[in-house]
Amino acid sequence: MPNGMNAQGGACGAAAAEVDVVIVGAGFSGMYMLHRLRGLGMSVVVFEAGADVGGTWYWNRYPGARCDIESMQYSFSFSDALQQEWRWSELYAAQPEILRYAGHVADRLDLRRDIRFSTRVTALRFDEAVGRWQVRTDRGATVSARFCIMATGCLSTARVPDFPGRERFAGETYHTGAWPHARVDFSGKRVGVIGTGSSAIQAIPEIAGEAAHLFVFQRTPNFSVPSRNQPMPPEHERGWKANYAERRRRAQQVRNAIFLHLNDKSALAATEEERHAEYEARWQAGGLPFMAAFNDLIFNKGSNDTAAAFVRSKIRALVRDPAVAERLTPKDYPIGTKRLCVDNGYFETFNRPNVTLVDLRETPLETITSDGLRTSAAHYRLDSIVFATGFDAMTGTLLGIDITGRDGRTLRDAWADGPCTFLGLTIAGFPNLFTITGPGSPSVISNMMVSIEQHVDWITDCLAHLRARGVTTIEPTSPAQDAWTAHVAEAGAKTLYPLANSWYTGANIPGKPRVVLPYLGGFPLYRQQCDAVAAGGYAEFRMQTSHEAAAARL
Ligand code: NA7
Repeated sequence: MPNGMNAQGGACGAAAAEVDVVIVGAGFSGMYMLHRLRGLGMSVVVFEAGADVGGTWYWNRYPGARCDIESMQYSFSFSDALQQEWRWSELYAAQPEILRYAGHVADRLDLRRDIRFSTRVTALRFDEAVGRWQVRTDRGATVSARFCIMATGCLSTARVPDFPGRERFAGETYHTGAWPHARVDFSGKRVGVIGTGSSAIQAIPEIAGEAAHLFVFQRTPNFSVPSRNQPMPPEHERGWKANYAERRRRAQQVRNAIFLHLNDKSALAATEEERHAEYEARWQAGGLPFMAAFNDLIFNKGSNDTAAAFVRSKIRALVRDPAVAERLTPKDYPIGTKRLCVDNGYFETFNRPNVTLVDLRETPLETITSDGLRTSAAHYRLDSIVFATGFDAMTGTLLGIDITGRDGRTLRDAWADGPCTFLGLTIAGFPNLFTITGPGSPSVISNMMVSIEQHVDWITDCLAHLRARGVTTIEPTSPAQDAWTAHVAEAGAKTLYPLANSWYTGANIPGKPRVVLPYLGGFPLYRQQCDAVAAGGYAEFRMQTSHEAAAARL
């Protein structure tokens, strides 16, 4: 246990507990970060708002929650023993299994003893006099740390829009991203789901199978491809386990860090028949590799149109009522620029007699009432409302913590016009603060597990470098940060992503600055740039030893 900390996370006595590093969050990134820092012999405490490890997979317990990246790849690679011993039961693991995996990793590496659960970090203040972060939690503890690492996740601040009348609803309400731990029983109930993003698309078929009637309130229809999920075929697992090192290495050479077959040609260079055959084969195989059918689907609108047209034709074939099919068909943004959904029978669910699609573009939501929801055309009586309305993604959680850096400048102020980072890992004016999969890094566009491992390894190397040289503070220079922020914007502008109103660009939150949040230059190029910075001795950073800091204060 770090010196001065008691088991409940409270500081002992009046003096603040001191550690080398505070990690905020015990999802996959916080867990691996803790493991690596123990390897450096550092004292570390992790604060976690949830009652156990798992992060995203701890909170998102809604029915049907499942990863949209294959389980064999959505797992840690840093320990061969771990990846060989763990057995996934399905091609795409469901949330409970992923959470069990997180728990297994915590047990296996004995992580829990350094994690203070049910403790939310509320404020971080950089104390320039001593070059340390003062970390405050909602349990009243204050901890002093040389370094602070934000492992706070990209989708961890659930958001319910300000629907008029929301507080009047007398029935039960849920948010997919903050689902109760006890089983929710919808049988015999009239349920409304608001939203049709990835979470809703997974939950809707499950809720429809249980509820008396399900009303789906859709603002924007979404593209979705079938997952073709199935129990893990033994030969598939064997193939992966025999070739893990090679496949993990090859995944890192792919833009989104997923091991898949990229058809390295333009959709426009193929004939109509070739295109159709390629899309059909991928539709039958299922999952996100659909977007790797050609190499320019996210860059070239003409190419993208061919993939979008294919999926539209599938929706029309799957949904019996042509009017409902039309409402479910996305028309006004390129496929893949809102996250492509991966489903288990989503479109088919609208063929059920107990499911009604309500198009909020045709008949806008006017108010939530005490017993339902009223649109401009009708009142829908509901027993329960499920808000599948998404998250304040990538920046919401960081900005939800009161973070004050050098010269009393707050992060909220520094990011008022959108996040500025160097490599999505560090922020000018906020010394010794690191963000794992922060804005400006590939994060959500990539296989998160690959990105997490890459970030954690980079931070670990950086901290080892600092220690070897007696450096006590590090922060990126403003020119380095400006250049990176411009590069992130440029990489985003080369893609079709800016054409959609999505959480990738902050467009889902009224008033949020509209910038492309993740780095869209691809994982391989990103990694190359991070490696070059490390190999160059972190020349883009200002570093100070404790002597220099003391001299500067004189
Ligand atoms: P998303 O993808 O942000 O989806 C949220 C949904 O909620 C989406 O359909 C929104 O419609 C809808 N929404 C949001 N605000 C409103 C209002 N005010 N009125 C009506 N409908 C609204 O969140 P998810 O949880 O599904 O997925 C997040 C990520 O988790 C996903 O991308 C995967 O990476 C995993 P809109 O499209 O904004 O019109």
